[in-house]
Amino acid sequence: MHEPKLTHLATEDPAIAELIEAETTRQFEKLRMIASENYTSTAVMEACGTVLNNKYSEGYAGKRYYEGQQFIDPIESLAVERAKALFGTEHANVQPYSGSPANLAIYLAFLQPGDKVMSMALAHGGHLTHGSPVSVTGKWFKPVHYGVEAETGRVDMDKVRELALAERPKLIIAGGTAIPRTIDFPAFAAIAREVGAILMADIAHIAGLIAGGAHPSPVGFADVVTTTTHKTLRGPRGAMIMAKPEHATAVDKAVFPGLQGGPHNHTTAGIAVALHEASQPAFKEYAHQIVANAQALAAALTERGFNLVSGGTDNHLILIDLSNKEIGGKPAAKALDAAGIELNFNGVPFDTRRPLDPSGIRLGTPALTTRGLTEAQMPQVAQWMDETIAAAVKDDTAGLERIAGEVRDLLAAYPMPGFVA
Ligand code: DSN
Repeated sequence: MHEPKLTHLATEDPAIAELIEAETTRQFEKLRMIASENYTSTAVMEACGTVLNNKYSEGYAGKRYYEGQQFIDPIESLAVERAKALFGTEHANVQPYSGSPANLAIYLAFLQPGDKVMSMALAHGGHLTHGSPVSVTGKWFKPVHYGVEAETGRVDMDKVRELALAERPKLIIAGGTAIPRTIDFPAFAAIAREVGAILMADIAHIAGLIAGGAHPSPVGFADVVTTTTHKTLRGPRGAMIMAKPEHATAVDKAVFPGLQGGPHNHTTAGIAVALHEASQPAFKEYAHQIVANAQALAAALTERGFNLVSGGTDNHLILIDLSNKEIGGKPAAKALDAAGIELNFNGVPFDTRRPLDPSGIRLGTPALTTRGLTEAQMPQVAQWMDETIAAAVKDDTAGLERIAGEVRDLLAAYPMPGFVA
């Protein structure tokens, strides 16, 4: 059952209550390995589901356009102070509705339409908002992309520098959504300095690892840092921007009034709670366990003949090229979901297949680490994945059902925040 209880909802709108209960059970029974997902704490959920939903608060603490901010101001100030303390930054804005608006705010703060932006290619692990042609960031700005090397699956920073020197972008973006290796923020900062560009680090995927000391921080190197709050950071769905003090006003103005109206105060409270949780010693252990689990899983998958982009992982994320497995990424992801293992199909660098039917799958360990799984269970997870792919190739539905049952049996012993039996 969902926790907090859905007592009022069950009476007033049983249809929605039942669907939420079904989703709760699904999340309890599945091995959730979408690299960008997690289980937020019950305390965060409580903070998000309150009367804070009722309040408009355009502006910033102490300078609002609506009255009645006696309690909203301290909530937002607490979130800001906690973000600054956790990441060691001098300025934080906790109002962006999510990662895409946070990133767009950086374009608005520093660029004019038509300006050049340099970022990781989407097909090599970047993000839609880093200048993809289907995104406003690609339509209104001029993107140039770096990528990974075919032989290593890693970014060659000398080539990034050469591209920056040739293209002279106004904004350089470091980070993305399918990068299994450590990002060299000092090298990006040196390049940005050399060409006079603003450096933005998009740490959405790795924010929790950085907070927990399991990945180097871009703070002190990047001019601005954007992040969502719900991935490895384990907060509610939202985002933050951190900035060097000289960029604080430009960033704040871009978020409000540049792009957004009133902040989502309920989310701000949830972010504040998540930042408090992330400042506790247990979170450091959690962040390191995510990486230990991903590396143990990567080793077990490699042993079973899976081809990992870059040969492994330094963080929470594994990208698998299934070209040697007689199955595309999409049918593999669907079969794995039927077998109780939830992940997403994904392009791999230099993919010869289409984005909607690519060669790869992407997976990560943040959520299963929150459930309490450790390196000890990773060989079993790799075995299930291997067996699922084999079953899918043979169209063996019974095999998928058997694995889903085994996954359910294992997970029954691991508590889930937001669920009580
Ligand atoms: N949708 C997120 C992810 O899965 O990486 C990025 O926005």
